[in-house]
Amino acid sequence: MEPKIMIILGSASDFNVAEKSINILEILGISYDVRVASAHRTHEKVKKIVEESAANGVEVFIGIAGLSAHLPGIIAANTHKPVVGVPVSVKLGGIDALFATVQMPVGAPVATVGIDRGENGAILAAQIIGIYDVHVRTKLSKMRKEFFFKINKDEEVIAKKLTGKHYSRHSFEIDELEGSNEYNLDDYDDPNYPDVAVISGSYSDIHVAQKTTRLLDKIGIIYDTAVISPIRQPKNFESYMEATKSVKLYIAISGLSAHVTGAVVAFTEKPVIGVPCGKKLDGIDALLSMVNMPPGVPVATTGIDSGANAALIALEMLSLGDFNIKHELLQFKGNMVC
Ligand code: C2R
Repeated sequence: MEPKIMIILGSASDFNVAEKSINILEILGISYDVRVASAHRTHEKVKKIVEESAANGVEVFIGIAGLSAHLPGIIAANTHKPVVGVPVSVKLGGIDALFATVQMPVGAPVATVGIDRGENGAILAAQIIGIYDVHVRTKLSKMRKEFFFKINKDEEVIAKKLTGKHYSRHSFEIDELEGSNEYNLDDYDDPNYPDVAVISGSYSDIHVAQKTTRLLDKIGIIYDTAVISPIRQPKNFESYMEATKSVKLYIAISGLSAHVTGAVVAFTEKPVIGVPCGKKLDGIDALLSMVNMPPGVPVATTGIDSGANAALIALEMLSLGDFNIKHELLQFKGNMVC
């Protein structure tokens, strides 16, 4: 069986992070291969693996590397298929690898997940494949429900330890909350239904959002766009998520403590691409709060203010099942003058 996901490690010393990805792909039943190739030490090998596997049916690449992690970027330079980057903490708690992975120039985006978050890299790769594969979506949904039950069980364990005389427990009806993510598959066949929802947390993010929408316009993607903050307008936000639940993926744009992406991920099992905006600290606050999501809920993070790369990642994801988008994407990339 040809693999659908190609995992490339910069070194065998990254294997403990790769194992987290492997465990998820085994649970989801998605075929994968694992290779060791370094962009710095063996760049011809990286190129060969990427070109041959892309031609032989690999749909998503996962690049896992520490230090000056150029590996995911070099994978992205050699393919129009989506590339997921997992930075590894070798020095500086992995911040060096995170910046090297995420801060890609326009044209070769890397959908970056949190430091050492191999499991989120695999979940994101599965979500991407799931855009056009209902079987994978269903399995992902099941996995997500297991997180719900785990959290409930953990809460029970803590409750047993609470013996203080002022501890007073209210019991909530929470069982009915489980399983709220239903897919409306019919809308996938409706050519007028938007493929993408672009959500900005504030009007002050508009200049970044415009970089995204300009590119989506250029390729002819149908998208919806909204400015809604889940913190300032929680009810409107919930209604918007409900109204757009049949899009294929979300792009969320936000600065400061970027809760917008986290809130979008909480409401959907579709891929969520995040763009951190540079408002304070040059956007490092938004980048870190966006990318370092807990296991189970990845955000495909792009570079700071990189609205165009967010659109490109979206196009790469959509091109897996749409020949016209693939054609437009290849033309666009081929015409880029650097
Ligand atoms: P060694 O343990 O082999 O010295 O590698 C690897 O991913 C690993 O995390 C130490 C770290 O160097 C990283 N490495 C890269 C690249 N190649 C190796 N970042 C690359 O091409 O980007």
